[in-house]
Amino acid sequence: MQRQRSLSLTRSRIFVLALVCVCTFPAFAQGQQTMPGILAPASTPAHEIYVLSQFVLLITGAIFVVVAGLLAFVIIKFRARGSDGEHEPAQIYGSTQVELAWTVIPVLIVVVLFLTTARIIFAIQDAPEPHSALDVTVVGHQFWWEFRYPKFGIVTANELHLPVSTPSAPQPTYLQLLSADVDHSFWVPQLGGKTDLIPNHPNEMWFDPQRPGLYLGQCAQFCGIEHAKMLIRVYVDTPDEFAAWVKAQQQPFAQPDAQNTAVSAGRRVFETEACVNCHTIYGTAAKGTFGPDLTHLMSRATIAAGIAPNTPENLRSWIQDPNTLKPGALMPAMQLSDHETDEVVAYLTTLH
Ligand code: HEC
Ligand SMILES: [Cu+2]
Repeated sequence: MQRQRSLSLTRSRIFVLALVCVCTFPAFAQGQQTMPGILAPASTPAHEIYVLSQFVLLITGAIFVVVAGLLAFVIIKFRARGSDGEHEPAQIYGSTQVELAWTVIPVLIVVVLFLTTARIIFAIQDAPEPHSALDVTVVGHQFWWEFRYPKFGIVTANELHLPVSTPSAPQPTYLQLLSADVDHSFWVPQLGGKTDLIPNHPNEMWFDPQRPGLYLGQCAQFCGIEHAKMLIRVYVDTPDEFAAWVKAQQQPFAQPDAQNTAVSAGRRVFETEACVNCHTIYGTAAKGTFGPDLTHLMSRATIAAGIAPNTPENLRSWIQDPNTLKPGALMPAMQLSDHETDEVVAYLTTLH
C-alpha cells in the first residue's frame, strides 16, 4: 500500500515535470528572453551548432530506440515461464560475427560523429574575417565583462551592442577574448558556441546576428564565488540604432549643471573617495580600470553584470554595500554617509 502510494506520487511528479518541459519549450524556441537558450539560433555559428546537435541527437536517439527495443523484446520473449524445466538454457561462448559487429558499428558511428563535429568546428574557426567586420575586445573580470571597440574608442561593460548582419549587408562581429584574472567563458547560446577567456592566451570567436533583439548569455566557466552572477546582454541593433549608440558612447563626459549642487557635490565625493582608483569617467580625474567604465553608466539597462535593473534605488544599495546585491563582488562597501550616497547617486544618474 505504502509503496503503491509513493509510486503514484513519483508518477504524478514526473507528469508535472514533463508538463513544465512541454510548456516552456515554445517559450525557448521563440527566443523569449528569460534565460539563455540553445533552441532558437540567430547567427551562422549558432545555427551550425544547432544542426549538428540535431544530427547527434538523431543518431544517439536511433541507438537508444534499437537498444531499448531489443532489450524489451528479449525480456518479454525469454521471460521465465511455468512450463520451463529446472535445467539451464544452452550456454554459448564467443561468436566472432557478433563481436565484430558490436565493435565495428560503434567505431564507425564514433568516426562519423567525430568527423562531422570536426568539420563544423574548423568551418567556424577558419572563416576568414571580412573587411566589413566589427572588432570588439572582450576582457573577462571577476565578475563582470569589459567590452572595448578599438575602432570607435569606446569602452563599456556587461552590455554588448552589435549591428545586425544581413545577407545583403554582412556585418559580422569578431571578438578577441582576453582575461584580466582567471579563466572565464563567453557563452551566448543563440549567437555562438562557448569560448574560454584565458589569461595570456588570446582567443577569438565571431558571429553574424541575423535578427535585431536582446540575447542573453552567461559566463560558462567557474571563475570564483560570483561566477553565476556574471551575465552577458547582447543588444543586436539595426544599422541606424547601432550608429546612434556609437555616437552617444563617443560623447565626452557632460559637465554637471553648476546650479545642481547635489550633482556637483556627488562628483566631489566620487573624486575624493577611492572610486577613482577603480572606475573611469572619461574626461574627469577618474581613471581606474579595476571596475567597469562608468562614463555612460546610464546607457546600460542593468548594473553589476545583469544582476539588477539600473535604477537610482539599486545604485544606492549597490554603493552602500555591493554584497547585498551580489555577495562576493570585488567592490568594497564604501562606508559613505546616507547624505553622501544620495549625492553620488545624483551624480551617477547624470552619466548618460
Ligand atoms: C576596489 C575597487 C573599487 C572601488 C574603490 C569602487 N568600486 Fe565600484 N565597482 C568595482 C567593481 C570590481 C565593480 C564590478 C562588480 C561586479 O559586477 O561584480 C564595480 C561596480 C560598480 C558599479 C556598477 C557598474 C556597472 O555598470 O555594472 C557602480 C555604479 C560603481 N561600482 C560605483 C562605485 C562608486 C560610486 C564608488 C565609490 C563610492 C566605487 N564604485 C568604488 C570596484 C570598485
Ligand atoms: Cu567568469
